[in-house]
Amino acid sequence: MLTIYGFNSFNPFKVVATAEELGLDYDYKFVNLGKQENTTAAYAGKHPFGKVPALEHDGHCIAESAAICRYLARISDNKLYSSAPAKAAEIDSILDIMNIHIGRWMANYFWQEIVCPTYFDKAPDQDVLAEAKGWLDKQLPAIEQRLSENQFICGDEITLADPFTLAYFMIKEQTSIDISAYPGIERWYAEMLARPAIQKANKVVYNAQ
Ligand SMILES: N[C@@H](CCC(=O)N[C@@H](CS)C(=O)NCC(=O)O)C(=O)O
Repeated sequence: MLTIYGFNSFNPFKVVATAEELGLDYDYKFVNLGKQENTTAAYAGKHPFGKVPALEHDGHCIAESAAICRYLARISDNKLYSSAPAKAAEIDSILDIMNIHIGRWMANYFWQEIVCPTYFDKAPDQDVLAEAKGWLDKQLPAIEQRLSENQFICGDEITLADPFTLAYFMIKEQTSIDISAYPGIERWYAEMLARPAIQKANKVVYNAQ
């Protein structure tokens, strides 16, 4: 059995949405970060830094959302991924672009506009938000170009890149991230949200408590 450890946030959503798109059976264990359950003895060993998501399968634990998503695809005959090196690299590069670049700026919005006021009674830092917006203005056109030419981010078929990227774009529902200048992204976003697997993942991750 696969066990996914998560919280109501975008990193666990990537993994649950991928598992749902792959049609995998899994157990979802809610780790309440608000109550610091990720620092308890029960969670020790699941993730080297006590973060979520983590995956437990066949007696081993895997950390990092991109690694977990690739693992889920590999145990599913490379569905949503590829055994062809060039295609796999294209998908990998989107996962890295989201983790290291675009997602980093979107996560700043989440941190400043949601986490700071909710958990630290702190107002959003406008300089941090302005820097994030500046980088998103430079980087989002690369995703827009793909989605104005293709139904999905890496072509005509859904891949790991789609649920992974969607997790970050969903931050816009809670923050001032604005994608109205990008019609290709908006079209893809609406289509992704309508997918039954994504709706199920949404319930699993964001309704858990
Ligand atoms: N790079 C990691 C990020 C994981 C991460 O930062 N998770 C957050 C929740 S979305 C977390 O566990 N925060 C609690 C903490 O850092 O103590 C991944 O992609 O899995």
